[in-house]
Amino acid sequence: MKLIEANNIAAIKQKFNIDRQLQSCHTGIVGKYFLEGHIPAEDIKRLLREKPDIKGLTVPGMPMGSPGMEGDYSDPYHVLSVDADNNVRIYASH
Ligand SMILES: [Cu+2]
Repeated sequence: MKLIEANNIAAIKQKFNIDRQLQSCHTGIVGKYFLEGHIPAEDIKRLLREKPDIKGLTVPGMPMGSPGMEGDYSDPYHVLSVDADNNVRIYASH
């Protein structure tokens, strides 16, 4: 996976027109997709396997229990897909 320099993150969020409420702390790009926030590897693998017609995936905020956010407890959270018209759908639930 190609990781994006921190000073480019705002530009990437702009480029993909990611809604403020869908944003998180990390933005990455894999292929033609943006990846926003703490997205489990299994969902990224599925994305690359199925290649859906979306702009990218996001986990808004920083839910406990998501990758890199392991702790004493886990919050349930959704991975959301965002399409070209900024329609948001649940891609996966954890
Ligand atoms: Cu984070």
